[in-house]
Amino acid sequence: MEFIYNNICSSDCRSSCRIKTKVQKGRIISIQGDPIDEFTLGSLCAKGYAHLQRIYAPDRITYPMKQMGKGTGNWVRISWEQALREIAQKLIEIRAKHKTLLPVCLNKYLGTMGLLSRSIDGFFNSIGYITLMTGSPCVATGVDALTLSFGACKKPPPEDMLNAGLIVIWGCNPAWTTPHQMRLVFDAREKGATVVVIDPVLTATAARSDLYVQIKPGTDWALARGIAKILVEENLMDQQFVAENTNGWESCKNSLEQLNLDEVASATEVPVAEIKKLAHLIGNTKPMTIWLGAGVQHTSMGGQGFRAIADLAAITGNIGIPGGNIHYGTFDSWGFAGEFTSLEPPDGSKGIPDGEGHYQHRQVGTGRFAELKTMDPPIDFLWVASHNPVAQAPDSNAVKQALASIETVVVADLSLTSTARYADYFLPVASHYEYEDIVVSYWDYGAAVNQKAIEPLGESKSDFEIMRELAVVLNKLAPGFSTFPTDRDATQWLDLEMKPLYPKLGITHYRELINQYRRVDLPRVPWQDREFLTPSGKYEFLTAPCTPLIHASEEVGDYPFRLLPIRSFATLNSQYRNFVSMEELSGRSKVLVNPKTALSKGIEEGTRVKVYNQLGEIVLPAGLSNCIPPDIVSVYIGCDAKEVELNSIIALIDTDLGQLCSGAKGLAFNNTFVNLVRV
Ligand SMILES: Nc1nc2c(c(=O)[nH]1)N[C@H]1C(S)=C(S)[C@@H](COP(=O)(O)OP(=O)(O)OC[C@H]3O[C@@H](n4cnc5c(=O)[nH]c(N)nc54)[C@H](O)[C@@H]3O)O[C@H]1N2
Ligand SMILES: Nc1nc2c(c(=O)[nH]1)N[C@H]1C(S)=C(S)[C@@H](COP(=O)(O)OP(=O)(O)OC[C@H]3O[C@@H](n4cnc5c(=O)[nH]c(N)nc54)[C@H](O)[C@@H]3O)O[C@H]1N2
Ligand SMILES: [Mo]
Repeated sequence: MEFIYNNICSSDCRSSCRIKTKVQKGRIISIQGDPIDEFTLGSLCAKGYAHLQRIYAPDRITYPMKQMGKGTGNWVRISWEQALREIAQKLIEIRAKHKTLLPVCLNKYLGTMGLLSRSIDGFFNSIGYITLMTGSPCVATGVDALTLSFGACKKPPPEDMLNAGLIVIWGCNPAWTTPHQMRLVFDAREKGATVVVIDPVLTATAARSDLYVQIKPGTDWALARGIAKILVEENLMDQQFVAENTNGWESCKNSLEQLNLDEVASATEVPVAEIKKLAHLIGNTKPMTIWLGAGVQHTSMGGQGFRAIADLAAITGNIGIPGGNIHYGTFDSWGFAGEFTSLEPPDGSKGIPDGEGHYQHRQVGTGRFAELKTMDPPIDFLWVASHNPVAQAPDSNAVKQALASIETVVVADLSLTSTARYADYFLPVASHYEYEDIVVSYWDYGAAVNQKAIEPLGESKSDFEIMRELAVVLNKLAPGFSTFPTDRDATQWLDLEMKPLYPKLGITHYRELINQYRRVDLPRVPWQDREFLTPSGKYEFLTAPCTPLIHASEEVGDYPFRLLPIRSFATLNSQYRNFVSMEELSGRSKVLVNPKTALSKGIEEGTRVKVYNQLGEIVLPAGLSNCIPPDIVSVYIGCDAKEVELNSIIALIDTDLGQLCSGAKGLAFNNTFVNLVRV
């Protein structure tokens, strides 16, 4: 007998692909894209096709383990009973000693976008006020920027790109990171659209564009301001849009008048003639849409960059029209009030006073592991789930040191990640083929049920089951410790979580989504009503003067090369590199250098090169590439996972925004400088 199940990829990705899963005798025998999916049209990416390998990977660990000495590799298999009892006892001990749970810290990210993973936040809310690693290593900067300008992040559906006459892909490499949207970019081009790519690296996307602009990293705000200046001077503006729907134009215009185009050209390394060409394209082609990726927001002035870029859409009136707007992401399809996240701690719990007579969690910004031991009270217990910070947070060595210094570290994951190696307890989670869940996309706002296709492998459990069972054990040992409603099952939770979305999906129960393609009903053209959600109700121009900034050059000192980590089509952050097939597909890890740089350093293709800075060093073979500018070196994110830790030489540098939406500034992964030497 063969059974077919409906699944959806739950990875942190724009595509959220629908999947048809074939099961025979309780084992998955094939995974295919589901043609019902109007965004993917039934195709998956290389990583999606590798799911089968991932589920049954030989290095997947399907039973709980305890490490006798962090980082020693001396793991012993233990029972769930022992794991949960010891973890519960630790929590009880902390509360007894400190009278609060502030020494307990949760660090969670988007390893899965499934709704049930919110049970992790729910569980920690249910026991008291803890220390929460807030913020986002990914989107906080961009979300804050667009929220300041528009009042909220809203995006058109993917297909609206077909209405554009000009598509500006800015700091984004969708040919590798979002291949499904590339279909629409190509279709738009076939219909006559011009495609521009602005990126320091000649990427696979840039190679397919009509105009490629090679910009110096971190100077996007200057380029956008230069373009704006030309739009004003040559009257390529939508005066009516600006007059009726915006705020701050006069000071924005004043700051543009102060700007010198030659200085912009020297700061951005984009010649004046090219800036003009770009301005003419943007000013003369309507509708124009801008796709903002992760590149700009991962620089120290990324927030300012996003706002200056968005201003170009406002100046030209490309907001609120079909084929216009900004493609970035939206919270409208998943930021609804959560049942899990609104769970309240037991009466009498104490946390950080919020000034209004209540308590709240203590917050520490994502990636700031070094702070965990210097807080008062310091962190004694850390739970990491859906995240691999040793690989993905800046300054891996600082992360490892923090993990080593914390008394109890619990990591819930599918295999022994580089973070799990510094854990005391490893809890095996089930893959998303092993329990029912729901994924709602932040890109195309599709909503789908992920059916349980097979039983959890070995003793693995979903995060939800782990949290629920931990609450049961806790309450048995210390009655009333957790308010988590432990008798509610996953189906009931999913129903409760999804209720606010039912009217927007035209359903009365989430299971109606099985076998059909539904999107959350959001306006096809955002901001068509010109009612912006800013305090003024208008689009807010960036008004900060830019002239002083343009003269502030970056300190590079002994490290003359900027290290730009880039994403590979064959990995998802730190994931998938453990499969031989993916390594075969993408080639072995390399440090990519421009041939000119290589010549000056006596490096040839394949030479082993030490890439180093004040934080540490990594050694990799060199790959010579003209796609990388001479003052940049590049390493694929995740492609190093087996041998070296790329982020051990990535500095923790704040971006300029992120605090408003997430409580912590974003991370400027692209602001690290290094030097090279052959070994
Ligand atoms: N295959 C694959 N797909 C993924 C992921 C993955 O790891 N692998 N990760 C997922 C995640 S978490 C995310 S956030 C998205 C991100 O996906 P994208 O938005 O495509 O972002 P990146 O690939 O990080 O960077 C895009 C480009 O920005 C460029 N860049 C770097 N600095 C600058 C700068 O200062 N200015 C400009 N203009 N460009 C710059 C880089 O050279 C790079 O080509 O992809 C998701 N999809
Ligand atoms: N140098 C550099 N560093 C970066 C970036 C960069 O551009 N440059 N990009 C940043 C960005 S944009 C992002 S989003 C972050 C991503 O950083 P992470 O969120 O750490 O990314 P992943 O490596 O994908 O790790 C996710 C982990 O979750 C696990 N997982 C998957 N499903 C589940 C589940 O159901 N339950 C549990 N408990 N675990 C699960 C996976 O096995 C994996 O170990 O990295 C950031 N780091
Ligand atoms: Mo991300």
